Amino acid sequence: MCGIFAYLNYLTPKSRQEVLDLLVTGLKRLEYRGYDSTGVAIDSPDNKNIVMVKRTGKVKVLEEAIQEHFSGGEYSKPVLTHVGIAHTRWATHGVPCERNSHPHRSDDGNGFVVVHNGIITNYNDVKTFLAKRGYEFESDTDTEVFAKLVHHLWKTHPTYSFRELVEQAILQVEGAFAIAVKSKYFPGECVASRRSSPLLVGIKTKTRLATDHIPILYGKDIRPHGQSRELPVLPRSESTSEFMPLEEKEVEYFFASDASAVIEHTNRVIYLEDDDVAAVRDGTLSIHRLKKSLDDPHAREITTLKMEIQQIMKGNYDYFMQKEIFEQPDSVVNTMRGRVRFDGNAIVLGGIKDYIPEIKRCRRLMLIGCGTSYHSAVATRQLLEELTELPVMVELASDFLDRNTPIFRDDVCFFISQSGETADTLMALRYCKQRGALIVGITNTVGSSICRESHCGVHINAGPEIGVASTKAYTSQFISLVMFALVMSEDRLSLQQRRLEILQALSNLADQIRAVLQLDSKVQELAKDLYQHKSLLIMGRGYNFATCLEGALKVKELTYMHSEGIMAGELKHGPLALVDDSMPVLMIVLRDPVYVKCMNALQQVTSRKGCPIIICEEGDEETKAFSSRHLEIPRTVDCLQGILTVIPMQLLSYHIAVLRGCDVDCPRNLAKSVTVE
Ligand code: UD2
Ligand code: GLU
Ligand code: MG
Repeated sequence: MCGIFAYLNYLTPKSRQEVLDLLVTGLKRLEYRGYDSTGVAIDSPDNKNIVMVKRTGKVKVLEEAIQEHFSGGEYSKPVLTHVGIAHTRWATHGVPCERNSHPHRSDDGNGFVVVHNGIITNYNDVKTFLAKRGYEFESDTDTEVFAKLVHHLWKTHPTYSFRELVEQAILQVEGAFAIAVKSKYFPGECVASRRSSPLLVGIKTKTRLATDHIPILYGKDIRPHGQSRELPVLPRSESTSEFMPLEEKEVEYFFASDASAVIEHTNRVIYLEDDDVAAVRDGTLSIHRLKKSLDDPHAREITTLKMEIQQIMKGNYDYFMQKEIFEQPDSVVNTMRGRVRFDGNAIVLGGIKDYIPEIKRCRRLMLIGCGTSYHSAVATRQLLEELTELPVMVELASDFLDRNTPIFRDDVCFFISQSGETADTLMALRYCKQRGALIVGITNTVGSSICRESHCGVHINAGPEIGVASTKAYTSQFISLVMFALVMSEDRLSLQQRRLEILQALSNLADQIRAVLQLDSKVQELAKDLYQHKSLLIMGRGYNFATCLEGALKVKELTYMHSEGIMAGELKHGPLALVDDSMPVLMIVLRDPVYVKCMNALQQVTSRKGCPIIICEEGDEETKAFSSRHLEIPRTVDCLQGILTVIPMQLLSYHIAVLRGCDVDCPRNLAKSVTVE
C-alpha cells in the first residue's frame, strides 16, 4: 500500500553513502503516498552481511540516523556493483514500530531481506508452516513470512537461482504484494515481483538501449498460485536463456512503486504486470512468468516517461483527492481482502470474530463518529438493523457527549474514524468505555489511539488518505460496516438469501465503481452549470440519504458553497419552500423500496419549476424523463447503492471546487485529523 524503492548499480562505482543517499531520496519522492515508518538495507562494508536501518516516523528521521551511523570511513569507498532496498510502510499488520518496519529478514544472519507493499492474506498459514520448521518470527507483519519462506526454499533447494526461489515463494502467497528482495547469498542481484500492487523498473544506461522491449521468459506450466499449504516441490521453470538487452555493460536499475522516485534518474521504465518476476543478475534484467496464457505478450515494453515529478506523484491527477476518488475500485477491494471469500460466501473479520457472541447478546448497537465517518454510520444503519435485528443508534460524537447519553454495560459502541485520532470520537469512546460498554473501532490507521483504546475493531485498510476531504475512507468504512452486518447474520437461516445477494453485489462492486468513475466528464459539465450558484440542495431518502449528507458535506468543505442534504420525506415540512426555477437541486432516485416516494418528491420539485439533476439507474427512462440532466449509475443491491451514488457527489464537489479556484487538497480552516475538541 505504500512505497518501495530499490537501487542496483552494476559496474557503476558508487559508495555506500551515495547508495544510501539515493535510497533516502527515493523514499522522499514516495513520501506523498503517506506512511508511518521507513527502512533501508544495504551490504555491510565487509560485504559479508546486510545492514538495515529502520525508523518509525518520517524519512527525515531515517536520514538523520543514517548520517549519524553510516557515513564516512568504509561507507565512502566506492563499490562497483551493489543492491540497496528501501521502504515506506503504511501498517496493516502490526503497529508502526521499528520491529515491524521493513525490510524484514529471513534469519539472524540476514540471508534474505524483503520490502513489501500490500497484504499477504494467507500469511498465517505460511507462518504456521514455517514455525513448524523452526523459524522464529520477530515482527507482527505478514511480510516477514515472505523473507523466511524464501530462506526455507533456499535451504531445501540449494541449486535454485535467486529468481527461482522468489518465483516459488510467490506461488505460495495470496493477497496483494509488490516486493523487492535482496540476498547475502546472491550479491549484486535483485528480484522483484508484484500482484495487485504497482511496481516498475527504471533503467539507466549511458547510451540508449538497443531495444525497447524486454522479452518475457515463460516457465513450465505449473499450477496456479496459492493452492497448497504444504509447499510441494514445484518443477523449475524451463527458461534458461537470459536475455541481454543492453549494448553496454554499465547499468543502474531502480525498482519503485511509482515513477516519482525514478524520474530524476531515468525516464526509461517498464511497468511490471501481475505475477511478473523481474530479476537482475550480472547486470542483466530478465522478466519471467511461470505460466503462459494465450493473450500474454512476448515482451514488456520500455516506456519513456515525459512527465515532471510533480505530475507523476499525482499520476494523471491534479489533486490527491481526485487520485483517491479514482483509487476506490482498489481500496474497496483492499478492505475486503482476506476477509470476504466470494467462493464460499464466508466473511471473517479477524479483529472482532472473538467478540461476535458477546456482540450478539447486546442490548443495542451505537455507531459514533464525526463528519464523513458519521455518514458511513448513517449509510449502513438500515442494513445493520435488518441483519442484526438489534436497535441501532447513530450518533455525532460531540452531540452524544453534550447529552450525557446513558450508556450501559450491554451496549456495543462503534467508533468510526479514518485517522483513529479524532478528538471528539476518542472522548466519546472513553466515556462509553468507562461505563462498561464493549468498544469497537473502525479505523484506517493501525496503532492509532482509537485502535489502541478499543477492545476490538476492524482496520479498513484503505491505504493512506492524503486529501483532507475524505473519499476512499468513506467507502471503505461503509464496506467494513456492511461486512460486520453480514458476519452478524451468518447463522440466520431466514437471512441467507439476502446475504447472498449482498455478497454477490460486493463482488461486482469494484467494476461498478469503475463504471461510475466513467461519468467524470459528465459530472464536470454539470459542475460548470453549478459552480457560480450560491447553494445546492441534495435530496434523497432510504439507503441514499447518507449520500445526500455526505455529498453536501463535500460541497461545503471543498467549494465553500452552501449545500444541504435533505431527506426527501421532509420536503413538504419545510425545504420545499427553497425550491424555485433557479435553486440548484440534485435528487437521487433509484429503483429501490422507496422509489415511489422519491418520485413523489421529484414531482414536487419539478412542479415548483425546479430542474433537478437526477442520479438514477442505468436505462431508467421513466425517471430520466423528469429532467434533462441525469447521471446514470449501475444497478446494485439497495444497501450498497450508497457507495455508487456517493462517487458522483465526490466528483461533483471536486469539480466545483476546481472551477471556483479552491485548494482541493487543503480546504480553508480544515485539518486532516481533527485532534482538538
Ligand atoms: C489482523 C492483524 C494481523 C493478523 C490477522 C490474522 C493487525 C493490524 N492486523 O488482521 O496482524 O494477526 O489479524 O488474521 O495486526 N482493532 C482494534 N480497534 C480498531 C481496529 C482494530 O482494537 O479500531 C484490533 C482488532 O480487534 C484486532 C487488531 O486490532 O485485534 C487487528 O485488526 P484488523 O482489522 O487489522 O484484523 P485482521 O484480522 O484483518
Ligand atoms: N502489510 C505490510 C505491513 O503491514 C506492508 C504494508 C505496506 O504496504 O506498507 O507491514
Ligand atoms: Mg484495540
